[in-house]
Amino acid sequence: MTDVPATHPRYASLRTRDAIVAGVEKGVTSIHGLVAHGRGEAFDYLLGERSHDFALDATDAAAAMLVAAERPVVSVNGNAAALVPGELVALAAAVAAPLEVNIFHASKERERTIREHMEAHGAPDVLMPTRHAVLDHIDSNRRFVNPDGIQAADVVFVPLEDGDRCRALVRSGKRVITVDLNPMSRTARTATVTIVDNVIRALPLLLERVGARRDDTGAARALLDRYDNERVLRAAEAAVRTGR
Ligand code: PTJ
Repeated sequence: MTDVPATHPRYASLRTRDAIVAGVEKGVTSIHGLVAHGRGEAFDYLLGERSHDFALDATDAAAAMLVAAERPVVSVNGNAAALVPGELVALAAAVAAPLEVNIFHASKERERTIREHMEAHGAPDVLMPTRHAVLDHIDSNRRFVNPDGIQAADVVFVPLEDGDRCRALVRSGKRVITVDLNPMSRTARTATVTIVDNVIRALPLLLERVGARRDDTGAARALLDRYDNERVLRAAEAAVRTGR
């Protein structure tokens, strides 16, 4: 781990880099995950590395969608597992959703390592992709899912996603919540709810909102009726372009 003094102006960003590098070293994160992280960092820099109002609105809608869901699932890839493992475990427990490993860069060994990593962070059970449940409308490794998890889900939480699977999930009739710092990505534009924020900041905020919404699914549904993801994306893109 890099010896970064807490007073360093880029302390939080550098510690997050360390977490991704540690993920690669442990075999949790794909080497490609470093590149994806760098892209995210660039957008975060343009967004001032803070959670904007459009992110908070989307986070509230995501919480509402998760508490109102019949069969929610929390999907885990190598970057999310490295950056927010404990928060993903807490989120899954808070909305009674299984965690399911689903990765783009195919590797049986990495799938197992991610499962063990999540278990080490307190996950009681982690669903794995199978060969007998296959998502339609997609050809990558992400098509292999679990029959008791993503295949049967009505709402799937997919932080740091690739656009193809997001589209396939939506075309399969599922509602998709994503966290993506790039409001122009295919994932951001295809998801039902897009939280344009760093997953590091978004997960604690989402957990807090789930706690606040848990006891009132009627209010959660009413909020979802009013929610407009297009408006959120327009505001996020404007923030990236203008720096405000
Ligand atoms: O573990 P795997 O094999 O499933 O691979 C995971 C990655 C993320 C490497 C894979 O899904 C991938 O290649 O994703 P993309 O297509 O590069 O997209 C990642 C998106 O996440 C980009 O739009 C980035 O801007 C965004 N992103 C990166 N880091 C963060 C982020 N969004 C939120 N928080 C971050 N920390």
